[in-house]
Formats: sequence, structure tokens, C-alpha cells
Amino acid sequence: MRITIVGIGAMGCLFGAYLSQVSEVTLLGHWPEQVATLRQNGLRLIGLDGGESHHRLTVVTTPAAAPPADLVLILVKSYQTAEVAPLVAQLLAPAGIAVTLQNGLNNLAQLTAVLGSECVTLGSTAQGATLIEPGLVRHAGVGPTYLAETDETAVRLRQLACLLQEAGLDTHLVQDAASLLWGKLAINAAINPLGALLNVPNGYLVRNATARKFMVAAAREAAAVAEGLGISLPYADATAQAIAVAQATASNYASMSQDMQRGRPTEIEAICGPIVRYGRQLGIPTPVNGRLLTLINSAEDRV
Ligand code: KPL
Repeated sequence: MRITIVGIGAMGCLFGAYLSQVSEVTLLGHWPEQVATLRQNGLRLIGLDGGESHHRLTVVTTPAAAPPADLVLILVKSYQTAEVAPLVAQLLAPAGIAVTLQNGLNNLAQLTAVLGSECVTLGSTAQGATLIEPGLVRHAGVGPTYLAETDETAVRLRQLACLLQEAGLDTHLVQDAASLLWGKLAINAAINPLGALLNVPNGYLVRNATARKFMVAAAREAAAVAEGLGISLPYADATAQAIAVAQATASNYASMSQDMQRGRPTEIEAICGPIVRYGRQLGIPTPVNGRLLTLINSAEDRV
């Protein structure tokens, strides 16, 4: 199976390194320092046990340079989705499918608008990865990956699930895409903005009583909004789940924290934004998500 991963940040490289052990993998990305380093020296991946492995990955900068893909994994930032959607269309082989594993609410809709609904679905992952410098990534936390099956994507998606499992990444197929999406959204709302504002690894949010209070409140608000929308989350208790994910990825700096450290835009509009907007429409208060949205927006203004 030919797999192309769109996105060469921490998560794109992490999935690329794992999947390249069991399949033919190409990475598509534009960040010049990362492209040059990966091509010249390959990827160095610091594993969960602290040991380093080395991976030679094929990196291209245009879809024309990639072989037709049976599977395209999308791991760019949510604010880049609209930009990469036409590239994904060029990457796909005739019966190929695209799977977004991104954070945020609107990725699937943006991809579907360009690709059609038959060949695209979504997943979510609780794996954590930190980009230390170009060419060097740390696998900083483990967690399951879920893929939402649709009738049209079932065959390829099952193949992907098998490959991810074979590569050592715990993966499960689920039916309910909305549940999966909101399940991840609640976790990201609880962990990412707080981690970014405090500039701390995820584990701190559990250890520090005040941070934990905010984390729990943000998760609870997101769960209330999901419930108001008629979506049942894939776990019984959003606060317990947020704590569990923060613990499982304790040494990881959330992706939003890494974005802020690098002076890059964050995914706040795709994470807390919809929670606040839907909350307003439904008359469900979301004061903590509202504050987190405002604070990250003003912090982004500064970087
Ligand atoms: O999705 C993540 C992220 O950082 O974006 C978690 C699971 C919270 C890991 O840090």
C-alpha cells in the first residue's frame, strides 16, 4: 500500500517513521529546513524509552513528485486544510482515500468540499510528538488512534488500521465520526490552550491544582456543548478522559504550546472557537473556553 502523509511537522514525521517500517511512505511538505534536513540526514526519532532510531523517508514538495497514493494521511495544522485539499486530490490514486488526523472541528468539511464525501474520512490520535529541531522528533506520549469507518472508506481504512497496528501504534475502527471528533475536541480544548499559556508539559496540568481546575472546566464545557448538539462522546467522563490523556502524554508539550514557542499561529480558532460558538447558539455557557480563546488570541498577537 502506498501512503502519502501531508505535513512534515512532529506528527507527520512520527506517523511517517512508524508506517515506513511496514509500507511505502512518502511525506509531502514545504518547510525548507525540515525538507532539507530530512533529505540529507533522514529523521532521528527519540523513542518513548529515550533511545534514538534513524529513518530514511522520501520527502517531496509537490504532489507531482509523489507516487499515486492508496491512502493520504493529513497531518497539517487545521488552518492549512483548505490550502492542502486540492493537493490531496492530486495525490490520490483512483480508489484511494484520505484520512484527516488533525486537531479541530472543520477539517473534514473542508476536505469533503474539494474531494467529495466518498473518499475522505477522519480519525483522531492521542499520540504525542515534539519537534525538537529540523530532523529531530521525540515520541512524547502514547495513546490510541481511532479511525471512523464509512461504507465507502471501509476497505482501505481497515488496511490502514492493520498497518498502524503492525507498526506498533494502537489503532481502532469506530463508526461514529461526530462522536470521535468531539471526543478529541474536548481533550484538545482542555489541554492545548492551557499548556500553551503556561508553557508547561501536559503532565503539569494534572499535577498543579489550579491548572487542573481550569482543564477540568474546559473539558466539562465542551462535553456540555456536545451533549447539546446530540453527540454522545466516546467516553463516559470528559474530565477523567482529559486527565488520563494529559497523564499519558505527561512529558509532551501540547502542539499549541509548540506552536507558540515557535511564534507560529495556533489552532485555537478550530478548537475553542466552535465550542464557544455552538455554546452561544445553544445557550450553554462556555466561560472557560471563551477566556482561553481570548487569551490565546492576545498571546498570538504578541508573537
Ligand atoms: O493532541 C494533542 C496535541 O498536543 O495536539 C495531545 C493529545 C493533547 C497531545 O499533546
